[in-house]
Amino acid sequence: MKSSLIRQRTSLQDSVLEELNKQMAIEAHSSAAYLSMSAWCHVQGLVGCAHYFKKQSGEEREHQLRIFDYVTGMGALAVSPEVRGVEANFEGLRNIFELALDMEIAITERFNFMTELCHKNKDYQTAKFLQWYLDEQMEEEENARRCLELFDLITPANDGLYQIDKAVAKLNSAE
Ligand code: OFO
Repeated sequence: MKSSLIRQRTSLQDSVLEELNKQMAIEAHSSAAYLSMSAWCHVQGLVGCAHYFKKQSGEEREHQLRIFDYVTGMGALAVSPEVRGVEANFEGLRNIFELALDMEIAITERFNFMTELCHKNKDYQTAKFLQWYLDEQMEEEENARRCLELFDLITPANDGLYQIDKAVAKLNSAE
């Protein structure tokens, strides 16, 4: 295939495109990781948390597709990622909440890095596109932190776990 068919004339620079494609893979991995957390919660009978993580999984997929649409709209080649290394077994619910928060913090750092890269390359258009993600990450981190707080505030034994499950389900139910 001729390169002109792969990449049209575009203002998107290679270094920025590379990071956008990398981010699509990270969002796809997050989506798969959340789905795996949802499955684990389901078999533990934690249906509220299972619902919460399934919804998070869907949102991560949307985040991936938003980048896909931006890259293709800019005339560049979006790379459909391969997803590997998704954990299926977890130590417990608190461990899942910790992993989810760490994942969101790492993603926020990625968007900070990419925004800085865009500024260095004077790609203000992509920097503006990334602003939506930075706003979104504030909310995502807040919810992930709240899950951990709820776990630590409510005694997780017996009825406590049931209360945590109900409270977590409400966190993203209005979105
Ligand atoms: Fe898409 O990473 Fe969080 O929300």
